[in-house]
Amino acid sequence: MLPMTANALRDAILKHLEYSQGKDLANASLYDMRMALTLAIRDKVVEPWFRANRASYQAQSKRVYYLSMEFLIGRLLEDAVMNLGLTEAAHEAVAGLGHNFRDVLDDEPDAALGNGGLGRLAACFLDSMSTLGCPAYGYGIRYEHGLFRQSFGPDGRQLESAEDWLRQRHGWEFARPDTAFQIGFGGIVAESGRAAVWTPDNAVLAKAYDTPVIGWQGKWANTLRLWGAEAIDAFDLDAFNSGDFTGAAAPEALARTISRVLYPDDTTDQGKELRLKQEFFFTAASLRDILRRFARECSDLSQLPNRVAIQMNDTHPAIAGPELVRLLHDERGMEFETAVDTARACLAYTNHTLLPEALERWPEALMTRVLPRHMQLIERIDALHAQRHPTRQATILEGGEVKMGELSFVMAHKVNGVSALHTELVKSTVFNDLHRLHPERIINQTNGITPRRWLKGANPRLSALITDTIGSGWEDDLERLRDLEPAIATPEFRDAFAQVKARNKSDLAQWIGQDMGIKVNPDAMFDVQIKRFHEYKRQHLNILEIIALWQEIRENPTANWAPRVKIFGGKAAPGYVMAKEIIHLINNVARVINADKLTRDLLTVVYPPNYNVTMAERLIPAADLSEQISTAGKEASGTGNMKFSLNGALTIGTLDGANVEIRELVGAENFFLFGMTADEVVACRQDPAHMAKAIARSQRLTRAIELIESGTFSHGDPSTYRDLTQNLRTHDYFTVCADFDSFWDAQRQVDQAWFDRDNWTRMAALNTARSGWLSSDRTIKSYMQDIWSIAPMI
Ligand code: 7GP
Repeated sequence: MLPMTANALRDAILKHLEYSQGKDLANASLYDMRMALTLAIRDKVVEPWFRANRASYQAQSKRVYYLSMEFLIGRLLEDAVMNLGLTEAAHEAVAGLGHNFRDVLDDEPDAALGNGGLGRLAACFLDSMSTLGCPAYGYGIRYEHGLFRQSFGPDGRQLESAEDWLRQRHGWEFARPDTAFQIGFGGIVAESGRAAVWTPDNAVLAKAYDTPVIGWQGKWANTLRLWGAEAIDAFDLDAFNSGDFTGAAAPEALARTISRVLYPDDTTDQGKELRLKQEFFFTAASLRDILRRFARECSDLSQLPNRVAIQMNDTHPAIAGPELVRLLHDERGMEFETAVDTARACLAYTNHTLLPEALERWPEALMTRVLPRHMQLIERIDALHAQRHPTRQATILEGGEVKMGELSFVMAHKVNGVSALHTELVKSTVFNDLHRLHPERIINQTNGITPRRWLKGANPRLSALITDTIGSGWEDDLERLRDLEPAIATPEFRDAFAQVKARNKSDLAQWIGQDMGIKVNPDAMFDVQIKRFHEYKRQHLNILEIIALWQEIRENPTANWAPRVKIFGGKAAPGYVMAKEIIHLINNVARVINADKLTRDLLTVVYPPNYNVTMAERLIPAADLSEQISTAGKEASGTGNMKFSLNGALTIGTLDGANVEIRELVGAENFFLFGMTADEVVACRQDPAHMAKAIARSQRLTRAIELIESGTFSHGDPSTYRDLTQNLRTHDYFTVCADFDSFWDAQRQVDQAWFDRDNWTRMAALNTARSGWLSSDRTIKSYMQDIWSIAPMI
């Protein structure tokens, strides 16, 4: 592909300003300019997109269908421009038209169609599948409202408001009103010979919206197809004519509810009928689309597993098992057992959590009401499994509920965990019985992150230094970062590396000053914990250590403390009371500490609201220390941890999730380890007094908890955080107290390491050089080999 010059791009922007936006340059707003640039860039994506589609069609290749409730894609413009190698041209063209390129990029809303790790992983996978030339479709829901917007009230509590990224036109997508399927719910099942006929009593239309996903250097592009729900008969004209205007629009409003909002809870929200409908809605539409595409190329359904690889991203699309069986058996006449085996050969399932409250279970009564035929099929699948494996103990149906994890396992030919430790725990805990029956089925696929967005795009300074040092080519061959190691031994490189970090920090300090009105010292250690708020992630362990540290600095202000800026980011599910209390506490601790003149130069706490992908891109390149402090055994993998080490932050962390692998990669001497292992946590909980003992033996912890209880952070009211401190004193399931002293000690080791700045830089640079394996390209290659049996097309 010929590089597009700035002039040609300028012409393309002007054309779109005029013909797509209906504006001339003189009257173009920032939005118009952003939209015109988006459409001009989208035009450039179309050619490789068509080419890729034609190539996979001609080769009759097997395709991946990645089914996910969430795609946390963030902004797309900068990424697309970068992948096409048009960054400079676009910069020049936009500037030539009198606009600031950065402002144009920043005008794009952050598409938050996901909650956290699982959704961002899906977005990184899309990027890697396109980069590797793996023919693939991402299938999900076109939520009108993505993850809620977070703000903090005057008292420091989290407030939520609706997000509305679709209020402006979504410039990347192509609406496909001609690709629409009717998705039914409820109704009755009639026996007809050997099969059954399901007649739903209501239905909605699933309409396709396609976003092209361009890979690195524009060599390949796949499609993200999101389904929007609409009414089949949009408008009740009779009701309107009789004056009932609300009633007239009711069918449309009801149908659209299904794709209206993303559920903001990544761990609970069980048993909600609308959620089940969302899951079936997008899964059923996707399967129909997949079978339609297959039928265009092949008429022999036994060939389906040779053409179709369906990945279920957690259990949210687990209804794909019974629905595919229904489509094959009821609608296409395949024998039931053959249909089950064919479906299984197509399907694979990724588990993302062991938290019991996050394992989906649907009441049988609800399932019967919403999906009566599927309920029957699930019973038959369960019975067939029992018949084939008479010794089995784990059932799909239990206590009046359908266990979606077990259903996914039984209907998948491969089940994977997302880090080495997590996969072993999947085998030994949640799916232990099924693992013994099917010892080949569970495999590990350690998560990864795309280096295009998370290094090249987010950290242009470090990227330039890397390219200057080892040449280009690392962007799609990240293991090449190892070639940095000889340079790291030289003071020149270390100076340059330190300068990159210093400039990134200075940018962040400026943003914090402007956005939050907090002055931070850019020479202090930037210590960052950004992720969803959850007790197992233990933001409260971090804030307790901050309180203890503040106390000791006050008592001994002239001692040799490493100055720190403690940065938090993240949202709590609106219904998760304890997580919201932790947010409330952090904001109030920040208020009190930041006002303390005695400690001001040594300790600042910053918590910018509304953490999202865009904010992560800003914070990660400026971090010195990465907080990965979950209770061992609880964080399935983590992917933020990978972004930090790739960008040259040192990790303080437990042996949890992918921390274990990161530590092996970067070297134990370049990682601050603390806390109990997963086994030790389990053993610790055997002692019901573990938290009391931990508090009793730690003066510092005792004081920190007592300070909260004294009302110091709640305007003198000792009752404000009682639930939180009582939980720590009497329950503490996540062993915050038992790990506290170890965390404190590790933080003091961090201080010591910080004083030798040149050695810190060396350790940080080694983190970057040794993080190549964390690329999601590596992860996707491994899925292609071990699960999908697909060869790359480029
Ligand atoms: C997350 C896990 O908590 C995180 O450890 C992992 O890195 C990520 O998935 C990607 O595998 N889980 C979720 O985001 C989630 O929603 C509930 O899990 C199903």
